[in-house]
Amino acid sequence: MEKTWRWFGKKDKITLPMLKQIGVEGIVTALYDEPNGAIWSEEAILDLKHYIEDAGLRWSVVESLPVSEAIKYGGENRDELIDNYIVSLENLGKAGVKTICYNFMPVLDWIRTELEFPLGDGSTALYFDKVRFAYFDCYILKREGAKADYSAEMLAKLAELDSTITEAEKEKLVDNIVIKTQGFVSGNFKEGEKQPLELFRTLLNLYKDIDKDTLRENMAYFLNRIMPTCEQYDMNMCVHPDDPPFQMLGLPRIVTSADDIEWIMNAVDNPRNGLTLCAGSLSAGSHNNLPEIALKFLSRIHFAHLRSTQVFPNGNFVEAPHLEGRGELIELVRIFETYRPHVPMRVDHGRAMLDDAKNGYNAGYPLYGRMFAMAQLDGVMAAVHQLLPPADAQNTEPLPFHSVAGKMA
Ligand code: DNO
Repeated sequence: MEKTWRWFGKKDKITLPMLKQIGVEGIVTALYDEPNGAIWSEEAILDLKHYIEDAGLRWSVVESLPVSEAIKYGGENRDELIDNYIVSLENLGKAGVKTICYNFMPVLDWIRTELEFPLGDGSTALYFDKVRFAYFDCYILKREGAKADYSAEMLAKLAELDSTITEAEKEKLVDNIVIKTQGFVSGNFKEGEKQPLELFRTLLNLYKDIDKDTLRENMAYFLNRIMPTCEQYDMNMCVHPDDPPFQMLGLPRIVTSADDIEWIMNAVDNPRNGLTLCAGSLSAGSHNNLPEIALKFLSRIHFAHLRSTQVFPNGNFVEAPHLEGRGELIELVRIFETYRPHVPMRVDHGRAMLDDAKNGYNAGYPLYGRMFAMAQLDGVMAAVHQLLPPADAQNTEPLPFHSVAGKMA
């Protein structure tokens, strides 16, 4: 697999020469200063591309070319926004940047309640606590009708938490859910947002009449409109799964499981309509089996996020070390190295370790933690590679990984 790294542009404290030293081959990035819906000019794209190439690297994947909310909920100006999206795609295509990661999650991108959950060895990881999230929904955001979405048992836990939680903890919850996790990935919320809850309610309101079927129709509409451009420029769209992969905040979620992915792949049955296999997002749902999903959609996976999670019996989850947990990354690497060895992969959501906490990196994107995880996966790739039969034997000899070959059949 191609070893790539999410780099947050020229302002990132982790510089391209640093990445070169640690064995990164390709860069995953975006024009972070452009607001959602704006056209990415050829000039700005080429400027960033040359900057990356001057460091001896290549711009492998765009993550993300954001899909504006109005495209998702089907607002009046959606066609205009899709036209802009198409121009950005054309400009990327002309520059030769051809793998595009995006998501179709309404309002929020990924969600966590704790960003520095101690793992017991001095390192920390991201964590999702169902009770605290429900508390945010019912007691802090006070979403209309929220309580009807939870069981009596859960509501009792919320009442109990309400009697002990401090104001500082409440503020931290808002900061973690709305600002720190969204600020750098979603154009909806910015660092320093003065009234995040007001804005949140306004955005939620846009979806009050949108159910799962409508969101799916809107996604198919968007994909059908952009496919000709993807074909013309030989580009692949890779939808990122919903994170976490279950329903929340009364919003429809449509990329949570193998069935959802199958629906998307069939609705627009074009190889350019593909998937970002985010092992972390999908593994946080105990209904998902990652090797099965990888094998099922192998030819449509154009990008992989390699990270893992551990899910607790109560549904809370923590980001696991990369060789542990439900992500089954070793098996995924075997599958890709065997059948799709050129797919770009990036490690994701590393543990914060050593000096990471002092350096103020974006949540989930520390230097040492990601570097450590990439070295682990690099070792797995090398080992797997060594076990593969020689290239000229691959089509005739039985594959050494019978479980994989068996599942393929
Ligand atoms: C989280 C990321 C996501 C991802 C977007 C893609 O760390 O994997 O924010 O970039 O959902 O659009």
